[in-house]
Amino acid sequence: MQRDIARRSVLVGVASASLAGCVGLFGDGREVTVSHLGDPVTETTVSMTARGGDRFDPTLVHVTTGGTVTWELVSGVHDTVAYHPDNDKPLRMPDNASPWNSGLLSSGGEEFSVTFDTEGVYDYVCTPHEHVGMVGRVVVGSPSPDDEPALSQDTSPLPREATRVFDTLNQQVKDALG
Ligand SMILES: [Cu+2]
Repeated sequence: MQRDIARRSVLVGVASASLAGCVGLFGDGREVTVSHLGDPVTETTVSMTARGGDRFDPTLVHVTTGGTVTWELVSGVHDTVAYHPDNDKPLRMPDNASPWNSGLLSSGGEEFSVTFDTEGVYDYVCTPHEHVGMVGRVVVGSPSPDDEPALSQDTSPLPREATRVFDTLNQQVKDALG
């Protein structure tokens, strides 16, 4: 009996930490990773990498309103582009905020930063690798999940692998913000 209780408390600990780390898998086995969700930070870095499959790592980060995200090229050739009509993409970010487009980064260590002054959920993509699910999300502040295009827009027009990532992230974000 004592052992059962101890074991249960360990499981609870694991559950409450589940908003960090791997939350799902891409179609080819690459991880969908979440960092800081529910515990936003003022600045954080997302790696753009080709090792083990083209991807952003972490897939999702959570920053405070006014916080900064820096994308750093680790390997491969990538960009970070907000889902917004200005970038020829569907709107998956607050419509009153400015979209970003890094252009292609090709030198290791190259960086691109965005400071987020508007609360909300921002989805973005690496345009050459959208078809393999190289997409990501930035949560800014504590937005109401009901008002966010990223959470309410139909994902089905996107490539299948991108849809799988966002559907996984939607569940995590709704749980964290709900
Ligand atoms: Cu890429």
